[in-house]
Amino acid sequence: MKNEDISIKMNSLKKLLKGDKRIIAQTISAVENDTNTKILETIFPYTGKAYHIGITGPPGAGKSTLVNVIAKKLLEKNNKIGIIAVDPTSPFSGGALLGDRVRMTDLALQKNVFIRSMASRGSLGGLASKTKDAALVLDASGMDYVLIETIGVGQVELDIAQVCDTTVVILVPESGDSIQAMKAGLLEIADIIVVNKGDREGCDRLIMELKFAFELRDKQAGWHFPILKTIATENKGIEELVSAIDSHRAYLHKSGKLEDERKGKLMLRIHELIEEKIRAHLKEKIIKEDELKIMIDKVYKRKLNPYRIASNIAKGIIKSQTRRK
Ligand SMILES: Nc1nc2c(ncn2[C@@H]2O[C@H](COP(=O)(O)OP(=O)(O)OP(=O)(O)O)[C@@H](O)[C@H]2O)c(=O)[nH]1
Ligand SMILES: [Mg+2]
Repeated sequence: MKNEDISIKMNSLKKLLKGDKRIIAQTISAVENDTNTKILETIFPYTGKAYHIGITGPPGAGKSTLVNVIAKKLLEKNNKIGIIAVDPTSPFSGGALLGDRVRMTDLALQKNVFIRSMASRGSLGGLASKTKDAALVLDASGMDYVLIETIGVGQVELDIAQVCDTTVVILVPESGDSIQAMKAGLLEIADIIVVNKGDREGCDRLIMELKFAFELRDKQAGWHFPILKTIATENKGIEELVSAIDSHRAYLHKSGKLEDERKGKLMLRIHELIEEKIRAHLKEKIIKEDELKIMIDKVYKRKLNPYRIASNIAKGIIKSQTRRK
């Protein structure tokens, strides 16, 4: 595809900035399916206004149910809301995991809500990056809030949560849940912790455990980590949760951390993008498949060694880049 086909047309840009749902969907699809960054470059100047909230936690914790009720609360205050649900469908579980998964269909019909599901099935890496790009499109489209739901079990999810201003970690009072969350590094990224399914046994005990674990962190970070109880299905504790999100936002503003953290995240993103570009370049241009095959044959026969080869190729790339300047 030629550049001019990919770049966003002026007319579409105007519609996107006004929040036209059809154009938002098309634009996300375009950035999802293409490695060309022309569209993102065009919309970037219009971003930076939306407040990003990450909702993460183990499978089935009630993340979608909570996103639903949080979104409804925010809608009452006339906000525009973009939601991205990172679909946990994996080639291994084949979606069996999703038995009673809550789908946000009624919410999607609301005028001021746009919902997008990002499928992880079959995508070999790059999901976190594409999710960030989709969030950028929503930001440009004039959303006040961008809510990103991810399953907090692996690095990709932690990576996505890092683009959020406020990260809410959802736990449930089921055995081993809090320990799992700690192992996965979830509590490290939490700004607010929610123990959902407060109607189930063991909820108060988990809250006690978490309060104990967070005592130290409270003192270090200068932010009092709220540990809240909700029953998402009964709309209980949601007012408190939304007000905790507001408080965290106010804290970030007041302390100057919002700007500092966003700058830190932009730096990380630039590093990521450089790596992505170099990796793509390597794949396409530098290492020719048939040349590599011949080399590998020699390495297999111990006539060459992988260290020398890597070193020479890397030197070659650096040289060619310097020449180009
Ligand atoms: N008892 C009880 N059930 C709840 C509560 N919140 C959610 N559920 C139920 O838990 C199940 C899973 O809820 P979801 O909102 O789909 O959970 P999720 O974390 O988004 O799930 P995945 O996206 O598949 O990881 C559904 O059947 C919900 O109705 C709660 O507070 N109490
Ligand atoms: Mg869900």
